[in-house]
Amino acid sequence: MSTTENKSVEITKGINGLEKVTLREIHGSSVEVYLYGAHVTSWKNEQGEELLFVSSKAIFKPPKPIRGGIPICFPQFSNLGPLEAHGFARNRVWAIDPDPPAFPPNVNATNRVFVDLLLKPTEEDLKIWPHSFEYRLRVTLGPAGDLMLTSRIRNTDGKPFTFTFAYHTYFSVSDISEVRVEGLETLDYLDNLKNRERYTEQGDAITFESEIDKIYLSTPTKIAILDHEKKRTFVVRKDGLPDAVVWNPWDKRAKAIADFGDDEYRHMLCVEAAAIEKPITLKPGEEWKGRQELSAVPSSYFSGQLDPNKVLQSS
Ligand code: TA6
Repeated sequence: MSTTENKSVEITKGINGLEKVTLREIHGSSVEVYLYGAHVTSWKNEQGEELLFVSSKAIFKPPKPIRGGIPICFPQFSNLGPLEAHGFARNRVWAIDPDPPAFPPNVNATNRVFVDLLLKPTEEDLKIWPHSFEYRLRVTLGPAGDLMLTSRIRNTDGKPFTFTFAYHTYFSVSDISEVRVEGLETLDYLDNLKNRERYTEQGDAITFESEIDKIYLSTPTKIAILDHEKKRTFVVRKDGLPDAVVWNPWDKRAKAIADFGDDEYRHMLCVEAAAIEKPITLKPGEEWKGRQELSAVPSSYFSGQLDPNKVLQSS
């Protein structure tokens, strides 16, 4: 945790008395993260506008994972293994590290506000997934309001283990029909709606007019989500996470999800930095790092005109 007069970390009780940490940055942006699931449920820009989608029907009550925000999928993505869907990290209560390590020397820590959350398996967890690990999630709010999530997972066991992973980020969008995603054109993907068969995406930016649930493979480190109505572009930068899932349940499936409003599919889009196709294996003592950085910038960024990297550098 880091607290000085101009930036702050505050621990309070959130919905249903669940503990949450609020990070506030001097220019007015903020982030909320629940200890339940180490689940980011809010990310607001300097104008106080919410950038993440959380369902009005979300149930903040263990063991139900929170619908929206940024669920952590670990140690299993979806049903790709014997565990409950998306693994158990999203419905365990994490601990705050009161004395976290400093940022590495090459990172400018000025005006960054952050919290480190820790997860270690309980005896009960070891019965369903018999591998000891230490998971450190650093949630950082940068001076331009960027939201950075850094996961460090260490094998503290005597034998190797393997896992899949995703930051299941629900972005808030004005209207899904006004949104397009750039950076995934021409890539191969596994289609979850077609038994995970492999296809190749066409050459245009991705737009939305029906249910989508695809795992794009070997994706670039930057993906842009353009919201024309809002004139806002989200830029996802990722490291250690080669895949990217794109999900919108659309109308029919939305109705079948109890903690999701019938029409809410219009106002959300999941773009999830992930490691799925090639599961991560850690030997005893080894550590894996997976990082996602989110920025929201005005859509002076249009296709081909501005490199998302330049947007990031100027913000
Ligand atoms: O990431 C996409 C996905 O795996 C979809 O298949 C869809 O089921 C979604 O996640 C939500 O999963 P959840 O377990 O949170 O209902």
